[in-house]
Amino acid sequence: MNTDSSSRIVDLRSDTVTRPTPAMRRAMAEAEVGDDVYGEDPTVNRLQQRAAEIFGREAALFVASGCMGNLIAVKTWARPGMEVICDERGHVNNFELASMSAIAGCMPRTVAAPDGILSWDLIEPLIRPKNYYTSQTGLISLENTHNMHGGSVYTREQTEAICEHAQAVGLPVHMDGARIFNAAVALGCEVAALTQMCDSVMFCLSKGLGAPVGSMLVGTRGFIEKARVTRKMLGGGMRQAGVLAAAGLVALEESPKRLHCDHENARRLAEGLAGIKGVTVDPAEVVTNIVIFDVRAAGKTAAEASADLRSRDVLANPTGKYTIRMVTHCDVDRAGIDRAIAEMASALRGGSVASGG
Ligand code: TLP
Repeated sequence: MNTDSSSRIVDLRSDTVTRPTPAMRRAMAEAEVGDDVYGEDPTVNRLQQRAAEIFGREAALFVASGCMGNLIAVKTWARPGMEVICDERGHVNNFELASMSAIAGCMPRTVAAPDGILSWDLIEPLIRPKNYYTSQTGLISLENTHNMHGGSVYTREQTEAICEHAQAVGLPVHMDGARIFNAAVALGCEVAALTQMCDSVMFCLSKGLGAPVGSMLVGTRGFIEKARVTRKMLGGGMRQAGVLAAAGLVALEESPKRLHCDHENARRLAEGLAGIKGVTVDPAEVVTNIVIFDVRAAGKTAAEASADLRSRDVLANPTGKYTIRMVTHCDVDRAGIDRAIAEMASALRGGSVASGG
């Protein structure tokens, strides 16, 4: 736990809100740095090497954000005019400001996948025939864990089945693995095994792993060389980025070990919420650190319920008219989870803030 203990705010809006741990701050202060555009920042180089090792890949690239990592992957794999197959509720299709179209010149080609988990049966009909008069398919993008489906996971078998078929038809597969370490912890396997057949993987240091800034792309040396050029083109050459990479290294080595606590807290949160009249959520579906629940039966909209929660110092974002997302992370402990449950119960009962219910 890393929050100021006097803070009463329980911030469940996202795992992006985590602040660097004391160990990260020390590593940042002491980081050896150089100009990374020249490839001379030793700390960035170490981070890239470690990420490549952990994922069993040839190379890795430190990028400013998950959005930048996904966009670089799209731009590296696909040409303008091509389509990117992804699920309808995917981050790349909804929360990246249509950058794949605006910047990479590609179109999303989407399908609604149950739990956000695509299968070859869903993907195959979306692949364009090779001809000169339709747009062409350039890339398949999978999201593991799936944010808007409550942190659902692709198993290794599900990913590999897609990758095998994609390889057979010559299509690259990119993994938006912003929370791939959460998926690996939930499945009890290594991130390398979970992603080994994907052509590229993006994962975030700045979500559950708790680093202040940054994401990584991993893949072959050839892919990463091209990605480095695209990163520069997008303004992502970061010079003495070792101060950021130093925190990323601590995150990469230390944080995966504790993600199971966030998952236990999410399950406890879901169980607590499920016991509140007016809340609909199935705790059995919560397998990582994201809980999405429905408040329609309480006669409130998500905006009303989350505004009420905010007045009680519990922060959570609506994801739809009646749905709210809560994300557990290293800066919220068990007591914070219990407070969130109690305040939600009180808010939906219409209790006053002062009395706590
Ligand atoms: N997700 C954020 C918001 O943008 C919704 C969050 O709070 O969860 N892929 C996935 C699956 C993500 O969830 C996110 C961020 C990204 C990519 C983008 O990462 P950043 O924020 O680093 O650009």
